[in-house]
Amino acid sequence: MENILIIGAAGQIGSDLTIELRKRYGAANVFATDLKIASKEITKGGPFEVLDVLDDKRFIHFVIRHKITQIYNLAAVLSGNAEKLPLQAWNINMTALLNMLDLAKEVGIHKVFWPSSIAVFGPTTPIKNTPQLTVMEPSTVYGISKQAGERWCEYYHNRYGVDVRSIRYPGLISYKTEAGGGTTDYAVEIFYEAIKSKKYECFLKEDTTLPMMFMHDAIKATIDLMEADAAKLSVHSSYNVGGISFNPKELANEIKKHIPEFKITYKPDFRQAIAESWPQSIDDSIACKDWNLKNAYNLSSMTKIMLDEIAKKFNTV
Ligand code: NAD
Ligand code: AKB
Repeated sequence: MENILIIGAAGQIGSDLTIELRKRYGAANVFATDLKIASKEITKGGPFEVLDVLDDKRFIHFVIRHKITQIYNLAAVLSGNAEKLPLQAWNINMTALLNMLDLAKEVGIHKVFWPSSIAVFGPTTPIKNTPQLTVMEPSTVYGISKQAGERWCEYYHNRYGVDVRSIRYPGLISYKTEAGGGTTDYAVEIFYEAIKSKKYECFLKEDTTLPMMFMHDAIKATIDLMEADAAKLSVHSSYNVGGISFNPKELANEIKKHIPEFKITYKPDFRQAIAESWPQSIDDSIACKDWNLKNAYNLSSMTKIMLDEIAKKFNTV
């Protein structure tokens, strides 16, 4: 039997991942934790505790007390917020990862998951169909922490045999929780504003193409990777995963098919430079080959679900 710990369960990914893991592994076996209190769906749906992953003593105590066998560690400061307090973000992102890797080595955790990001790439990376192995010179503190994190994951795998698995997520789009301080967040905010006020001021330019993924596909990919046969995995840093590529104008046009009066305006801020340093599309053929990555959602199907679900939240249907 697996006992699974999720760190950062109140965040954008954690809110969806916790629910799906509880369906598959049983609510009592999936321990959700975060610095802040999660939604009722998470706190009432199974075990939840406030836990700071930077507090290594409490973290180890928790893992031993609950006989944890797998960890998903989602705690991090994302790209936009990290640029506001670079050294603090670096310390949080690196300590959160290293505490987990070292604990996994010492305690003998079966498997751990840690997310990387398309932010590992930088302005010198080929921007279209970015390969798994390529030039990586990230220009944000978030990207630097993800790149260093990938190196640490591979190091702990090669040197100590820690079974650490990772995905370089593109921008993730979901409706359960609002996004947490990233550069791709416009693609979540736009749906809330479309439902609430039928207008949105975008912090990126209209033609800024980025790789994105609907959360349902991201959660499936994450669990598929964690359940894959270890012998089939050839990447121990982090797998490229592509999703769908679009820009704010294309997304706005898709929303207008459902809300014809929707209006978008553009006021680029500091996140424009971050977005321009990231790839526009990703080559994820190695993930397809190693663990059969498959996406089910495109721009049109994702837009429809996002609008329907957010409208339900605000009781506008
Ligand atoms: P989020 O900000 O929504 O959630 C992170 C959660 O971690 C928050 O609930 C926060 O309270 C918690 N947290 C922060 N510090 C903590 C600590 N010290 N101890 C315990 N919990 C702590 O972020 P997210 O979007 O869910 O992203 C999760 C992970 O996935 C991050 O590593 C992020 O870099 C990565 N990622 C996310 C995206 C995306 O588009 N959402 C894309 C690429 C990579
Ligand atoms: C961000 O924009 O910071 C995240 C990411 C792509 O890592 N969504």
